[in-house]
Amino acid sequence: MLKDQDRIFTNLYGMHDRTLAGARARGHWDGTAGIIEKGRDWIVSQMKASGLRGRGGAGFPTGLKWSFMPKESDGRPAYLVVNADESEPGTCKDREIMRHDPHTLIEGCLIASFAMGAHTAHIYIRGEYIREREALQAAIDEAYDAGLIGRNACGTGFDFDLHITHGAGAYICGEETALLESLEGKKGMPRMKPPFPAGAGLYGSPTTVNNVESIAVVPTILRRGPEWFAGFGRANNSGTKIFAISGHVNNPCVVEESMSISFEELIEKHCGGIRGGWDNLKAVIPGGSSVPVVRGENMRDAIMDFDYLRDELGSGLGTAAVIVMDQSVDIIKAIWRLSKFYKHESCGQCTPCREGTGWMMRVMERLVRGEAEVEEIDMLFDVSKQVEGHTICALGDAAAWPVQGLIRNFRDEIEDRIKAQKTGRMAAE
Ligand code: L3W
Ligand code: SF4
Repeated sequence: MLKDQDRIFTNLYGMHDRTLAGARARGHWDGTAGIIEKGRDWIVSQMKASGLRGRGGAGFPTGLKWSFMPKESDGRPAYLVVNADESEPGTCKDREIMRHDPHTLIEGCLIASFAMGAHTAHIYIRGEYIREREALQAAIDEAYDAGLIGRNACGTGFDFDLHITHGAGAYICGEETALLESLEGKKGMPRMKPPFPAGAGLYGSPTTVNNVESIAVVPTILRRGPEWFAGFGRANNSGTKIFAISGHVNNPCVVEESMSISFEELIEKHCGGIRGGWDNLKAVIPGGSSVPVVRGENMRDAIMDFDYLRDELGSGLGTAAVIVMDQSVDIIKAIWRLSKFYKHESCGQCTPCREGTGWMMRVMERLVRGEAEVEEIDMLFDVSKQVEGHTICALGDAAAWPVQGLIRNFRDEIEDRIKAQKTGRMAAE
């Protein structure tokens, strides 16, 4: 269980002043120059030792990602790009950071950029986040005025500029290479990888794309030490983590907790339990809409981290957006709604995704009404397997996994509905 003194985001609920003075009072921007003076290699090695895994959904080790950036410049500038296009259904954790604790992110941008030899960073924020953009811009202006960023940032001799760009409402622009295309002023369409952004990213230059939370935790990790951060959670799943819990809990909330907390403790401690009690729990999507849904009875003892949710439950931590559904939910309809979302958001440049998302959505539509044959359930699963892993970006997988999770975990409900529909039809004839 996380103690208050171990929280990184001490202003998550906007209880305090979010200005520079308030941030400083909470310990931000303390000793930043000293951290930078320890050098690039020291910072990257500390980040590796902390075990921080990317908080945007994929969980890729952050220190390792930073180490892919070239040590020596070949004439191309290097960039840090912060992915603040938070669009995964259920996810609203980065919003809280930018709204209430913007200086944690700005300080993280400076340190991370220094560690990767980048003199410029861009924060790409989703278009709908207007208040967050304003809060962030106000904090950036304060940081410039105070000499914390800009020329000779924090008096270190390192020049650093930070820009905000806002998106226009396309989910796909949260995919890192589509985001880079959009930043370059083009239509947000994912690029083939490799090359990864570290080799050729923004304007063809070495670029690292990191999630807001991944960058915002950096200064505290370096101030308190990687051992402190690695002391939370299980091996390979370390740190504190922001969970966004929505749906049928008594008190939906966004909360920072220790990684690997049990689902039951998370819900009891912060959300006042499940609406109607634990017996009323039907299903949980533990990591944002892209990860497979899990049956409620399998979630109670679940450990909320990357490895447990993937290895034991066939799901994932994703963005840690925990969507809780009680017995009142039509689970087939809920997953159909996600299929509709992915069909709408597919950029259409690769066939399995462009055609497959529409195909899956249409079959799901019939399953909601029970107007299908039982054999079609396996066919839908097979089609989802043709989409998964056969596309340019992860949106194809993200469209396939919820459908697969539904079939794996709630097949009985799909079959019952088909049979009930058939029986009703026969009785009417
Ligand atoms: C250099 C290599 N870099 C991997 C880098 C790569 C990227 C990161 C993770 O999708 C997931 C997706 C969504 N050399 C590298 C390398 N990298 N190998 O590591 O890469 P990857 O491919 O595992 O994932 P991804 O394409 O970044 C992200 C899932 O997150 N998701 C959330 C989506 C929405 C949000 C949001 O709204 N905030 O994040 C939820 O599950 O489905 O699976 O940087 O370049 N050899
Ligand atoms: Fe576009 Fe879908 Fe292909 Fe991704 S998988 S590039 S969203 S068509």
